[in-house]
Amino acid sequence: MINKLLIANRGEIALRIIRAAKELGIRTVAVYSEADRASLHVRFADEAVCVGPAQGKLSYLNIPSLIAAAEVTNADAIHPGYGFLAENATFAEICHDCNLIFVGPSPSAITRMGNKSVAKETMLAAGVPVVPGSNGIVATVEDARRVAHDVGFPVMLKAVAGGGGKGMRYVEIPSELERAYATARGEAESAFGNGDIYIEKFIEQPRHIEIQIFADSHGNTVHLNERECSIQRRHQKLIEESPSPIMTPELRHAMGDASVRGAQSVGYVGAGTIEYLVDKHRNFYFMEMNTRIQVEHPVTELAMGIDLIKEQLRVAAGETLSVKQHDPLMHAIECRINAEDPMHDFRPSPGKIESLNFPGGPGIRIDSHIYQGYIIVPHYDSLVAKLISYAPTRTEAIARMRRALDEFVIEGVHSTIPFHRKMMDNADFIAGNFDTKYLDTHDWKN
Ligand code: MV4
Repeated sequence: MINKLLIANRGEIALRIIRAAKELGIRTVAVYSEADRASLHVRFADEAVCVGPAQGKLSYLNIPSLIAAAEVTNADAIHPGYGFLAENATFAEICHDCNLIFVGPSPSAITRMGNKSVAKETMLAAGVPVVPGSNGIVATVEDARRVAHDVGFPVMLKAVAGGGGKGMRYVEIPSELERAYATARGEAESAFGNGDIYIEKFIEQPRHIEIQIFADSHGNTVHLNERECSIQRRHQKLIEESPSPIMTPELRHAMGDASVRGAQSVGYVGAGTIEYLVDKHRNFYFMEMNTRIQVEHPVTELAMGIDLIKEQLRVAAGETLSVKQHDPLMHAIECRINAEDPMHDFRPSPGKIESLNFPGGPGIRIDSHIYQGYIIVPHYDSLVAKLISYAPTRTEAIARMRRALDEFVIEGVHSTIPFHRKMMDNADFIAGNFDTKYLDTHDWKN
C-alpha cells in the first residue's frame, strides 16, 4: 500500500483526500501557499509544507517545489486532486521519474485525452459515437468549409487544446465561417500556444451527461453510471445529480459500454470521466474525457455506496478493483456553494465568514474546508462547499436538499445558496425538464 501521500491541492478536495487516506491508515502531507496557512487541509494533514506564494503558478502549480516537498517528507505518492496539475502529463511523468506514485492514469493516457481531436479519433476507433465532423484538425478555412457543408450548419469550431468550453466558436451560417475560423485560431494560439481547430456539427439543446469509469492495472474496467450536469452557467456546473432524470436502462447500458470500451482502448487506469452530449432523441456523442477525479464525484459515491478516493488510492498501489458495476441504489444531488453573489451575475464575493451553520441530519453530506472566521481569499476558485443530498427517490432528494439549504447559514460573504433554493422549487428542474442552455435562456430568479 501507499505509506505516505502528498496532496498537491487545496480546499475541499485536499481535505476530502486526507479523509480517505486517514481511513486507509496512510500518512498525509499537505502543501499550501502563503495565502492558505489557515486552511483546514493544513491543520488535518499529518505534516504540511509551504510550497510558495499565493499565486497558483508559484505554489500549487510549482512542480519543483511540490517534488521537493515530497522528497523532504519521504512521501511515496502524490494525489493531484482536480484542477492545477491533475491533467498535466509532464507532472505525472516527473512523479514516476522521482519514484513517486502518481495517483492517476499514465502520462500517455493523459496526453491522448488532452488533445481533444486525438481523443475524438481514439474514441471513434474504439466504437464510441462521436459528433459528426472533421475527426481531426481542419488545417485551412477551405477544409473547414468542406466539412461544414458535409455535416450541415450550424457548426462548432473547437480548439484541440481547449476543453470545458474554452476556445469554442458557434457558426450559424456559411458566411460567418471564414471570420470565425480566423478568430478561433488566433484565440487558441494565444490561449494555449496551439491554434489547431477541429469542427463539429452543432447539437441542438443537448444535455451534458457524463459516465464515471474506473479501471485497475490488471485489466478490469467498470462504469459507475452517469451524472447529469446540464445545470451550468458559463461552463461552470452548479447542480449535478445521479442518476440522470432522463436515463433509461437501454441508454445507460449503451453509454456505459461505450465508455468502458473507450477507456480500455487507451489502457486507462484509475478514475476517469467520459463526457457526452445527449440530444432530445437520446442519441449520445462523445465530447471529451477527463483523466482526473471530478468535483462532482460525491453524487456517484452516494448513489452507489462507494468511496472513489479510497478506490483511487488502492488502485494506484496496484490492488484490483473493489467497486462493482451495478445500477444506482440511491438518488444523489449536489449543489455547489460558491462565494459568489447570484443577484449580481455571480460575481466573486471573497471575505471573512462571520458565522456559519452547516446543515445535517439524514441523507445530507457536506464537503467543505471553511469554518467560522475563515477568510475566503480571492486567488483561487470560489467553491466553498459541496452540499449533497441523497434519498431513495429524486423527489425525496430534492425535498432533503430544500430542507438542508434552509439550515445552511453563511454570513459575511454572498453565496449561491439563494440560487439553489430557487432551483429546488423550479417546476422545470423538478420535472427534470432542462438542458445545457437552461440557465442562459431562463431567468432563475423568476
Ligand atoms: C458542443 C455543443 C453543441 N454541439 N458541441 C461546451 C463545453 C465543451 N466541453 C463543449 N461544449 C459544447 N459543445 C457541439 N458539437 C454545446 C456545448 C455546450 C455545452 C456543453 C456542455 C455543457 C454546457 C454547455 C453549454 C453551452 C454549450
